[in-house]
Amino acid sequence: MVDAFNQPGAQGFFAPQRFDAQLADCEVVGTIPSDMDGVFVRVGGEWYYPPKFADDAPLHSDGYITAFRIKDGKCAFSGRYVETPRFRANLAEGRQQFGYYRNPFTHDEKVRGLDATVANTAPIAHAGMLFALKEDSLPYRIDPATLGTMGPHDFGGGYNSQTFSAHPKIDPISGEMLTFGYEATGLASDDLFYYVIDRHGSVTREVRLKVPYVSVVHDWAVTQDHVLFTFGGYTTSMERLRDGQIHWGWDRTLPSMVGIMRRDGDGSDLRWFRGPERCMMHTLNAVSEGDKVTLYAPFYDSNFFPFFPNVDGSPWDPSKAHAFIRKLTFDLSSSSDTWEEEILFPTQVSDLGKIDHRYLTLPARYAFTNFADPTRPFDEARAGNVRGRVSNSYGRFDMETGQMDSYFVGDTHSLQECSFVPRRGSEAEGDGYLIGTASNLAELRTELVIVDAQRLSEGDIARVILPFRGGPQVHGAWYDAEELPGLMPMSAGAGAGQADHAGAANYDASLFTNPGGGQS
Ligand code: V55
Ligand code: FE
Repeated sequence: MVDAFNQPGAQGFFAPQRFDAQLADCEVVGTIPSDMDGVFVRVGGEWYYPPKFADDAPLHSDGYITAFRIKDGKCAFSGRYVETPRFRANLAEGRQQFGYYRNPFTHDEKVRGLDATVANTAPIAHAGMLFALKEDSLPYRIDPATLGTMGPHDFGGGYNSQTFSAHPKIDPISGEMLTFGYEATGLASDDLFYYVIDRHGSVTREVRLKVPYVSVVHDWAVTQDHVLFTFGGYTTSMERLRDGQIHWGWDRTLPSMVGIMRRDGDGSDLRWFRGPERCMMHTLNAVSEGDKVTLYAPFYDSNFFPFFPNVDGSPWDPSKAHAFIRKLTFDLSSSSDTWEEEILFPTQVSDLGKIDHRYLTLPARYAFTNFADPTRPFDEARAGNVRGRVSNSYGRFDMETGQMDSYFVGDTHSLQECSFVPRRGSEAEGDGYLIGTASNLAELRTELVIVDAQRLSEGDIARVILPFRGGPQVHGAWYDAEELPGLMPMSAGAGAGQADHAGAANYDASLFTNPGGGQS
């Protein structure tokens, strides 16, 4: 996550850039596989104006969406700010008017009624639509041809939660999108609404649930039979917020929680399992076999985010902010309210991992993620003093044999989250490519790397070289052209960035106000 966000005041690679970008025919080293036809979309955050408070969370930086459009061995690139109400309101005033992340009591009074989301976390494509996501608001629909912001989307009114997860899951068999929103009825509310949205974009199921305590429910997991809500440690309250404090604090006395229920039920079977202190942020996959549910996830022992303070006043402990790939096993036939847990690999990993998405919800053998390999060289003279903070490798973690294959990106580079691209015509798990960006810290530019997912150690087969930094990234995703119609034309060159915001006319102004935002 060293370069998931660009920071105000930062020098070099991590300084904000504040521009939209458009490149038609990018420089390519090596050969982009001719069967790749689609788009690699990334979302991250960059402060257009510096935060109002120096200790605000980087999670509150303005959403920036980028797309690498790939076809016929060529690549076009585009990057734009997500034009949220906050972005527009700040630009109109020429300054930052919003205070702490998800605390409207700290915003300038004039903007308290606005949706303060920054849409900086993840892209998702569903039912032919592209969205930029942030878990504190509705999805912001993006025009895939221009990356122009079309506005918040509530699926024809069928989606009633005020918030929408940054980690919806697409069932590879049914094509449905399963998703949820927490703090669903307003700030610090203990409501979590679960949804199924069909392949045409209509809500077919809504289940209204309560959580045992209000926490970050950032990611979750879905099997063919069950859904699993995972969280722990972070907590908030209206008192905290009225006090002008940072939304989340870490309370190490709180248990980690996993709520499991049937995905086609009414929620009455929801069962909460409790475990030790854990920071449950991202998951890889989950599988149900009868009453046995297995969850694969790179969880942390404790508070991962230094900017969310420990409520007991103790300092943030970096030694507990390490993620390991874990296997959690739940027995729904037993009366036990906890799980069995095993660390599958001794390697510390980035918790932003992926599996071959065609195997999500199904038994899957491989996990792909990036990690810092300390045995690899690092050229500190050219890349700067960030040794130990760079992610220099992708790993393919074989959860069947325990074996790990790796790809090394180079001694001046740091990798962001990878995505899996299936090889056309093959359905075998893991047969395809890994695609992802690397920050070239020496040359101050972004490079897109493409690696054969079955031959990581052989190095990349293609690199797209951007002549500038291609914007920060939290999450990215690959979509074949058939999955997302209306992609940007390969010839979109300089000037296309000034094209009209294709969707601006579709903005529904009523969705801009945040019902929870104006309370005082
Ligand atoms: C996370 C990320 C977020 C957020 C809450 O990685 C949790 C976890 C990038 O935004 O708002
Ligand atoms: Fe995430």
